[in-house]
Amino acid sequence: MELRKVELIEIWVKLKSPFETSFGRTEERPAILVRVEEKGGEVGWGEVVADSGPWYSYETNETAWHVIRDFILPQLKGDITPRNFTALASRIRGHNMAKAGVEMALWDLAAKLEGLPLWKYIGGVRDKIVSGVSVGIQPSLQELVKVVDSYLQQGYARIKIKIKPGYDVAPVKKLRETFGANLPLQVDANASFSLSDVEVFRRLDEYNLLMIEQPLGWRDLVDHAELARRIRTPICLDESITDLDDARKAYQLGSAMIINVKPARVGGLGETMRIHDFWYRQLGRPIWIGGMLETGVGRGHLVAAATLEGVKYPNDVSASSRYYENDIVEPPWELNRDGTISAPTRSGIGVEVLEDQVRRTAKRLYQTSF
Ligand code: OSB
Ligand code: MG
Repeated sequence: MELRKVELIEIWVKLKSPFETSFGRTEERPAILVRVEEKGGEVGWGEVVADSGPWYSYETNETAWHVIRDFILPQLKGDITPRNFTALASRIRGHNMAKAGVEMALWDLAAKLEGLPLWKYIGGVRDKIVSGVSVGIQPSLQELVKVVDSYLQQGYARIKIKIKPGYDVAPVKKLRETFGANLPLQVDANASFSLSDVEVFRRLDEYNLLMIEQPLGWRDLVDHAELARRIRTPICLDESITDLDDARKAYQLGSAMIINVKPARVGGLGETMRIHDFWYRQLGRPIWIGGMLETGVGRGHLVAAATLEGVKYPNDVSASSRYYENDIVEPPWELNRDGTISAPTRSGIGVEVLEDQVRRTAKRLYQTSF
């Protein structure tokens, strides 16, 4: 496809309630929307999920804006497809969230040109995905129980709670006591522990968690392998897996049984599919799709990714209403009573961006024409 225009639109979106993890607290977040338009006038949308500070990863909305404007956009001349984009972008080291925002806009556009929902275009196999919810660190255990209870009432199929040193075994124990042994439950430490905390994980072993996500360092594979040998609960990696190569090394070292694949973290849907094909098709191991508090645009790409065959656990892909009073897409992403989200029937990501509203509230804009 040949592009005629690309726009970056930065908006700030306010969360319904603050989201707290071991690395900090978010009340409002930036989202850089990437709008690509091809010669015939068809449009695709992507979202850059980098936060305002380098907490989850080193990328921020500022670094992403810079990298996209100065290094990615100048390369988008001539025949561009989501597949050849990966090769063009490979000269740029890292900055996966910046790359992913553009790459996913190209996938949306390519699927629309084929008249197919994106999930079908990428070879997805299911028309609804299982939706779990990620619950931030709460001020008290009573508050935690209340919040979890309300998500269960809404129908979410699995609960993930954030943990950090000092807020680890107690919240898990409380949830097991309150909601019983059958609640599908897992924890995410966001890299806040070290190998010397193995006792905490041995105690967590008693609570039949589905998995422990990213207990140790954000770039570590070696200590995770050691921890995996010392505990029973499966380890799931998030931060440590930034591409297929990391996944291969995690397998060789024995660092994880499960990967939380976030398309944004690995540079887009292409790398998501490569990791999926290796981890699931070659190794027979499960993956699931994680989130970054996406607006309805990024959420659409997550839904598509979660239809891939090897996605065998509930995803951190919840309804628009989990985070936002009013999403920027129409229709918003809704939770079905059975804890699923339906994959769309319309082409591309399957939802319309409320473009007037987005432009009216934009914090900054950049546009380039070819
Ligand atoms: O570690 O999975 C994470 C949100 C922001 C940054 C990192 C993480 C998260 C979540 C929430 O857990 C995922 C979501 O609901 O979008
Ligand atoms: Mg995580």
